[in-house]
Amino acid sequence: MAKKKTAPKILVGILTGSPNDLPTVVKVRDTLSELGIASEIVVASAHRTPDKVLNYIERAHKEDVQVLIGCAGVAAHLAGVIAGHTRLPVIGLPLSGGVMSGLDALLSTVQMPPGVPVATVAVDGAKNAAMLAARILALKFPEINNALDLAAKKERARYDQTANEALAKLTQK
Ligand code: AIR
Repeated sequence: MAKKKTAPKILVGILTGSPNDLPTVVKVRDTLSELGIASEIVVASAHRTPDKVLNYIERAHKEDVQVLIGCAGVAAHLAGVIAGHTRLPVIGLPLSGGVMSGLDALLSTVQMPPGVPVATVAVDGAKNAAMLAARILALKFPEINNALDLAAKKERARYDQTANEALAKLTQK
C-alpha cells in the first residue's frame, strides 16, 4: 500500500487583519514556500476578532510553530498584540492602504514599548518578512540555511545578468 503523505510541519504562522490584505500577504507564504518552509495564513484582527488571535497563538504554541508574522494596515496593532502573548519571535508587516499610505501602520507596528519587540519590515515588505523568518529558522534548521544560500546565489546571478544586459544595451546606442 502506498504510504500516505504527511503534511509538512507548519513553522511560520502568518496572521493578517483582513481578507482584503491577502493579495500582499500571500507573497509572504509564497516566498517561504520557495525556500521549502511550510506556513499558514490566518485572518484574525486584533480589534475585530481578538479572541481568534489569542486562540491561534495558543494553537501555535501547542503545535510548535517557531515564528509568527503579524500583518495589518491602518491602526496596525496585530503584531504588537501577538508579541504581548508569546515569547516566539514576532515579525510585523505594516500594510499600505488608507489615507496615510501605510505610514500609520508602520508607526503602529514598529513603536513597541521596551521589552516587547516586534521586528518590523518595510510597508508592504512581504518578501523581507518571509526572508527574516527564514533567517531566524536557519539558526535551528540547516536545510533552511542551505535553501537561503542557494536563493542568494540565484539572486546574485539574476542581478549580475540584468546589470550586464542593461549595460550592453547602453553601449549599443
Ligand atoms: N485592521 C483590521 N483590524 C485591525 C486592523 N488594523 C486592518 C486590516 C486592513 C485594514 O484594517 O489589516 O489592512 C482595513 O481593513 P478592511 O477589512 O476594512 O479592509
